[in-house]
Amino acid sequence: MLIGKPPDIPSSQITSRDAYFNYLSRRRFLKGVAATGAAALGAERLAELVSPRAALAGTKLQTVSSPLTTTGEQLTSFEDITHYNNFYEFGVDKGDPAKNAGGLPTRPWAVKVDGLVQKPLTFDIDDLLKLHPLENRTYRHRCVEAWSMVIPWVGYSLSELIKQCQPLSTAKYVQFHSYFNWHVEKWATEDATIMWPYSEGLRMDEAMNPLTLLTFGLYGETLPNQDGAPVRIVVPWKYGFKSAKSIVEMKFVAKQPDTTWNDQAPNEYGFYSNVNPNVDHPRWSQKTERRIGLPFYEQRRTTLMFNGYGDQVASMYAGMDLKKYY
Ligand SMILES: Nc1nc2c(c(=O)[nH]1)N[C@H]1C(S)=C(S)[C@@H](COP(=O)(O)O)O[C@H]1N2
Ligand SMILES: [Mo]
Repeated sequence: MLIGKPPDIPSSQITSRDAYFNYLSRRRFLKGVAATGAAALGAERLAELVSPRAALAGTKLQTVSSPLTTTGEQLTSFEDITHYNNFYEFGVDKGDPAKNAGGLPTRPWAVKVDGLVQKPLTFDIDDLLKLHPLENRTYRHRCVEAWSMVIPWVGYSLSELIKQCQPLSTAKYVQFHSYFNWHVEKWATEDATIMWPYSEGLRMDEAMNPLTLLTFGLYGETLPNQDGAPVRIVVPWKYGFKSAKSIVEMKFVAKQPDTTWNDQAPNEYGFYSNVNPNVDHPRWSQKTERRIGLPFYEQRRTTLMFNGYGDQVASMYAGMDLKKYY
C-alpha cells in the first residue's frame, strides 16, 4: 500500500531541507564576505545573507497530517524540487524558473471561479489559505519527460473549493488558467509554439477526487515562485503538465477545454495523460523514470500505473481505452 497513515513526514526526512539551508547559509555568507567584506554590508543585506529562509520568501504554514499522504518514499531534496523545474513562462531550461521567477507578483493575488456555477466567486489568496485546514500531502511527481520526484506538498483537496461554488449539473469539466504577463514572463517566447496563458483542465470527477490538491506550499512553507506560487494544482496520478502553476482562474465548462500541451502536440500529450507505463510517448519510453537527486546508478525505476495511485483513481476510467488516453 503506497498511501498510508500519518505521521506523514518523519523528522528524519526533513533533514535534507535543513541541511540545504545550512549549506546555503554558509555558502552565501562566505561568498558575501569574500566579495565585499562583512563590515561593508548594510544591515538588511547582512540579514539576508545570514537568514536565507527569509530571502527565499518561504513563510511557514500551519499544517495538519493527512491519511492521503504517500509513505515509504525518500523525499526529493528542497534544492532539487526548487532548482529542477518546468515553468516555461520563465524559460525552457530546468534551472531557468529558479533564476527568473523572482518577479512573479504573488500579493495581492486573486483566484476567480466562474463559468457554469451557482455562485461565481473571486477569492483573495489569503482567504483561500483559510478555507480549509492545510494538509501535508507527500506525492510522487512524474513528468511526461520520464523523470520523477517525491514532493511534500501543502494544501487541501480542490473539492473543498469546488463545493463552495456549487457547479451546475451542466458543468462537466474544469479549466485552469495560469497567471500570464509578458512583462513579468518575457522568457515565454523561448518556446514560440505555446499558446499563453498556460491552461489545463480536468473532468469534473477528476477535479473532485480527494487526491487532487489545491496546493499552497511544500516542505511546510509557502510555495517558492518557481514551483507555482502562490497557488497551483497538483494531480499526482497524471503527468506533471496537468498540474497548472500560479493559477488565477478556474472555469466550469460543458465541453472538454483546450489545454496548452494538448493544443501544442495532440499526438504527444493527451487530455487525460494518466501516468501509464504501457503507453509510450511517440519519442520515448514511459516504462521507466529517472528519480531526481539519487546517485546515478540508483535513479532508474519502474513507472507505476497511475503513478501508484490506482486504488484511488482507476475506477474513474472504467470502460475507457487506456491505450488511447495517454
Ligand atoms: N503555468 C505552468 N504550469 C506548469 C508548467 C508550465 O510550464 N507552466 N509546467 C508543468 C510541468 S511539465 C511540470 S512537470 C510541473 C513541474 O512542477 P515543479 O517544477 O514544481 O516540479 O509543472 C507543470 N505546470
Ligand atoms: Mo512535466
